[in-house]
Amino acid sequence: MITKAGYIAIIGRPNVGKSTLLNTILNETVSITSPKEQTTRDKILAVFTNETSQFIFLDSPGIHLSTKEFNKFMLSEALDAIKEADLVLLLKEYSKEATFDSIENQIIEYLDKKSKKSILVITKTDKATSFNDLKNLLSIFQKIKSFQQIIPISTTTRFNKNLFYKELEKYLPEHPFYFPEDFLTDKNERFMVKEVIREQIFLLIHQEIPHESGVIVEKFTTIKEKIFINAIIVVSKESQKGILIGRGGQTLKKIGMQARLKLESILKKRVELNILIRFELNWNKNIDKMRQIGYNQSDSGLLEDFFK
Ligand SMILES: Nc1nc2c(ncn2[C@@H]2O[C@H](COP(=O)(O)OP(=O)(O)O)[C@@H](O)[C@H]2O)c(=O)[nH]1
Ligand SMILES: [Mg+2]
Repeated sequence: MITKAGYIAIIGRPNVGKSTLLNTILNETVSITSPKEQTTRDKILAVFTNETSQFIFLDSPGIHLSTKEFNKFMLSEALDAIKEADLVLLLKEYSKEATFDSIENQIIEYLDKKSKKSILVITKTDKATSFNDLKNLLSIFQKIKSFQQIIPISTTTRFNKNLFYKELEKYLPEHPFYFPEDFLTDKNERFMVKEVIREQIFLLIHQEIPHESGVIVEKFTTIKEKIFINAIIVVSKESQKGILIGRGGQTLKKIGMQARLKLESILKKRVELNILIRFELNWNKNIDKMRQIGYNQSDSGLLEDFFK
């Protein structure tokens, strides 16, 4: 039997719905989501296999230009996903104006330069007020030669997963499966713990704290069908500690409870979760400290290549 298999990078500006799309088409939570920008920090690999094809998705942090160390790390994760991809999905949120901003244009140029096959996915089309508005937008984008195809989607209304996979399948190369048929993600359970706690911080806390916190999972042990977890939230300013703990410990308690419930549903076991908070001055501006907290920039010259 001839099979198809390939890597599909999901890229786009922060908050366009990359992680939501991935979770929706997999029917599983593999990537956390929130209404705030830059929730996703690492490149996440997740796989869907049907009878004939294997789709290997690479979710990535949002692309945007900045010289801050941490944002450089996130752009390099996105470029890394593009480098590995057989097909790139460039996601763009629906808006009436059919224009790309400078980072999107740079990415499109980069895709052309690397001769990558790409699809423009217009997300959140439930926000369009009329079908005509959407049609107009699509007809303008259709003139751009860089894309193989344009697909409008909304994950909140009538999203047709099978149709979506059928379209992607056209662009996958003939290749044996790379992963076992039941393989879901390259990230382990400890990674999910860290991400689910971060997700609650993004959902419950305002201002800069979510962007300046990291999570370390110190203990993850299963004893008799129950998982015992100790985690540390690392913040970069002293004052952030008090805000995370909240009056009478209420905020931290809520983070812990909601994270535990979500983890129990993902891990399908009972969970005991203990969270401590640690202050580590400006950890997110220091490459060594970032590494200690698990953000390891692969220094493959990708950033230099992109900005050339
Ligand atoms: N209205 C609407 N909102 C969506 C849709 N898809 C995602 N969102 C929301 O957009 C926000 C950002 O989503 P996320 O997947 O985290 O974006 P990412 O940063 O690109 O990974 C979240 O609040 C999602 O619930 C959609 O199809 N329609
Ligand atoms: Mg994301």
